[in-house]
Amino acid sequence: MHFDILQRPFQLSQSQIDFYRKNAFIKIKEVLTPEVVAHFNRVISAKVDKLNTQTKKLKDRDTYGKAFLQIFNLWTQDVQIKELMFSKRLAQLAADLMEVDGVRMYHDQALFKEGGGGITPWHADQYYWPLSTDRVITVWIPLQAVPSEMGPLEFAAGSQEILTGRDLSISDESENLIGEKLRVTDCPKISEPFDVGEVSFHSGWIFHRAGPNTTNQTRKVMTSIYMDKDMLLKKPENDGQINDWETWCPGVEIGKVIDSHLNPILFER
Ligand SMILES: O=C(O)CCC(=O)C(=O)O
Repeated sequence: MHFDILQRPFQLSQSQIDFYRKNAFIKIKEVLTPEVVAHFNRVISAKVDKLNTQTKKLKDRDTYGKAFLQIFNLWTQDVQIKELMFSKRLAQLAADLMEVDGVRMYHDQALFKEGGGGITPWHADQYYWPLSTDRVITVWIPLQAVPSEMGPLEFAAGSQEILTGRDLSISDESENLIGEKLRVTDCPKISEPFDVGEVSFHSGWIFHRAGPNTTNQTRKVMTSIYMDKDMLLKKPENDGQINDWETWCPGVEIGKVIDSHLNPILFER
């Protein structure tokens, strides 16, 4: 199935761009239609079912494992998912918010928080990424509405300026230490439900988390990470970054533009 809306630009207001620059996240309603969301819910759910290798019961997993099922780079597995992840609408939104001339794919991932699933601890994504600047952004696309009880993404607005906690992987420790730090800062914590068609964008260094899913329905979310088309590979600083280099930027040399076959340019002015 083909959806014209995915190629149509979404016009941001200057105040939305200013909001993102200040807060490092934004929620935007009506980026996608209910038809598009329902279609990709079916397509992505089927792919996640097929590719999921998690067999442990929730109660037997660690905190990270309880947070979500995580399946990577679905765009390489399915042409329809590729159409969504490569859509000009999302890629241009990413470029407009980051105020860059173009964006490339870093990678995508489905994040399915199962019914009864646990919290996603406080963290900053860029801990995991061997990227030379902060011009990197994640679009978080709910595949159904996300009421508070399902664990919508929560942001500490403006926390991209805080350095404490950037060196922590997603864990009980990150939840506690970053949570403590945020209690003594004046970054407002924004945790709001998502409507169908609403998406959020957040930057690499903002601290974010999600509450547990206390319903018996899976909170299905698809995400894609876009980076500045001129992003350089930095020398990795931890094992996660070495893994990301090998997995999402294969063959790219340190100090060079990240332009492997997995990192096509998706929008350019
Ligand atoms: O979906 C979640 O619970 C967490 C998502 C997240 O941390 C991200 O997309 O960066």
